[in-house]
Amino acid sequence: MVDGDFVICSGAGSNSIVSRQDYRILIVDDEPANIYLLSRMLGDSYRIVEARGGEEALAIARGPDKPALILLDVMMPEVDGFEVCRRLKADDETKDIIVIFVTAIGDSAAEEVGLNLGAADYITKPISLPIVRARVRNQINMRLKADMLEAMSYIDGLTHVYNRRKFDTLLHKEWQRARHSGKPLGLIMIDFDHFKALNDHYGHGAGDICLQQGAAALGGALKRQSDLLARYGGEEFVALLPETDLEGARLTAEAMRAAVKALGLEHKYSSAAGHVTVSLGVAAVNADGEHAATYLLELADRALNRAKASGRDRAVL
Ligand code: GH3
Ligand code: MG
Ligand code: MG
Ligand code: MG
Repeated sequence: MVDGDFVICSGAGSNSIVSRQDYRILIVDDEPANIYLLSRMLGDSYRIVEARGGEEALAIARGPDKPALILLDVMMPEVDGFEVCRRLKADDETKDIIVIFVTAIGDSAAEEVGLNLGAADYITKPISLPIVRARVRNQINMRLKADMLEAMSYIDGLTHVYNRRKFDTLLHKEWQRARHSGKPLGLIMIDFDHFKALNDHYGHGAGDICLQQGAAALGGALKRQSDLLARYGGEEFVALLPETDLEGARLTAEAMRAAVKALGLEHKYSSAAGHVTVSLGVAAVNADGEHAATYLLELADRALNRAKASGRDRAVL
């Protein structure tokens, strides 16, 4: 990780880091020599994608290679740069892409048109490569900061897994998706055992470290890229498992229980083994129109209560 990088999420199967090198830049020009120059200059710092015309640029912007920024020529046969920008800004999928015009049209009326279309900058040819590089970097730095702030708004500060607010949004989304696909949706509620006693005897700092290591262990036990973990509140976590039935969810819950226990964190006032443990409530349903997403939470919560009542350190359906 280098300065300016930022970890956005852990626990959902993998950690992802935002850094300048992650940003893709699309260079659009009908003149291959222009593309070549810009691409050579920026290729060390960013991932470069190229297009020779407006339609091709729009197709790339809407596809899996969606760029963060487009260096956009104005004069091109068929669809010109202004039209490309107009269409990008009219589409919710592409309106956030930063557009910088790079054009031979130097008059201020054209520059005004370009900026009014929503472009971030307007550079006239012949270009100075170092100045283009600096202008691109300034725009990408602003985007990086905005992306970091957004990530911070949905990540729990202590454990770096999703926070409750983000979880509520994701649960709703996955519930809708499960209704359409007809596939089951699994959910696991996880609660640390005798956590108050851990704080009381080992201190609040030790409790915090336990939550951090515990969250990493819980996240590491998730099986699929689509599985996700959130801190539901206090010492309670929740895992959401798309396309997972009750047996699949039970297996993941069992792996989570074992992973936390394997940390071997001392807790003499908890289980017989003297280690930190968790209790888990497991549920999975086929989403229907009759119930809301919170039904799944209620089922898992009731199962968690049974896990606590029957002796803790276990996963209960
Ligand atoms: P049980 O086995 O029945 O779950 O008992 P418990 O003691 O874990 O449950 P209880 O709800 O009584 O206590 C939860 C404790 O978790 C109380 C609270 O101070 C502590 N806690 C909540 N959030 C944090 C946190 O961020 N850091 C620390 N260190 N403790 C926390
Ligand atoms: Mg041109
Ligand atoms: Mg507890
Ligand atoms: Mg609790």
